[in-house]
Amino acid sequence: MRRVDAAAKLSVSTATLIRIFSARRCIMSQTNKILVTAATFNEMENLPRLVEEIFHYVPEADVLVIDDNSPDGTGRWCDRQRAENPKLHCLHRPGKLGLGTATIAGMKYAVENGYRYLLNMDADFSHKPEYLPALLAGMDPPGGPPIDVMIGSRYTPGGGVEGWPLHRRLMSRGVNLYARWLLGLRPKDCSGAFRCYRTETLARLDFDSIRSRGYSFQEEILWRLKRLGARFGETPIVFVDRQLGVSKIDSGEALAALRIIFSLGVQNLLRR
Ligand SMILES: Nc1nc2c(ncn2[C@@H]2O[C@H](COP(=O)(O)OP(=O)(O)OP(=O)(O)O)[C@@H](O)[C@H]2O)c(=O)[nH]1
Ligand SMILES: [Mg+2]
Repeated sequence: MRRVDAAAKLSVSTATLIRIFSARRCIMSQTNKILVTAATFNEMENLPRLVEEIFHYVPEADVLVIDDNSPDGTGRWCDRQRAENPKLHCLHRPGKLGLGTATIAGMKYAVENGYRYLLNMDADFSHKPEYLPALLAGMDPPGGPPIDVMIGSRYTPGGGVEGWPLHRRLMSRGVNLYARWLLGLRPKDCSGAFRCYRTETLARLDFDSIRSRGYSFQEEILWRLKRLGARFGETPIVFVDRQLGVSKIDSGEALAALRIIFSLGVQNLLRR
């Protein structure tokens, strides 16, 4: 009898050990989960190759496409592909609701689904997937404090822009100076979307307070994260003007972005 008890005890403790080990393995794989997000509107010419390249450079990642009912069928392509690849996820929104809100949708998805890192990029190959490993590596520098947002930076030594006419270069530089000065931001490139975020830091944001629907989102989120004490890093990227498809930025959206940055600047000055 005593021998049976001992055997039962042994098997219970073995089962418990197995459970503990598998739970730990699960937690470890959870905490290292990586999500790459790309918002799309009419990116059918770019998305298939982009998804392939993302999985090539970060095979351990999941990919989330946030599509705004693209008339060219980008969202339908994502659904078809998803049937063959469970690491690809598709979020569909009813119409073109803006890049800012699409990025927020991706951030909420990352927080809700327990990803540790969120890598965000444009879907038009201006952000080359080959830089993804450097962005990830920058998050936990050896011997240094962890980083909350790693920025793929055009304006840090080694970075640059290819294919933009002079007026576009000047505009981008001007917007960066304007935002850095008004919002007190330190990074050299505050307007690019190519970034890696630590999801637990994003989880501290009040997403409902974000005012930008469109392009000023990139500056606004840095400003809000800075107010939470977030640490920023930059790694150089060479941004390449899109080769396929058309730009979605228009002068109305660009002006709205300048207005929002200005009013956030006033709020910053008043420390509200
Ligand atoms: N879901 C969604 N994606 C968008 C929206 N507007 C732009 N995008 C996507 O956001 C990314 C950046 O948009 P672009 O049109 O390339 O804008 P940009 O990079 O600022 O401008 P360009 O230099 O002209 O390329 C691309 O992947 C677009 O498909 C939108 O309203 N909704
Ligand atoms: Mg672009």
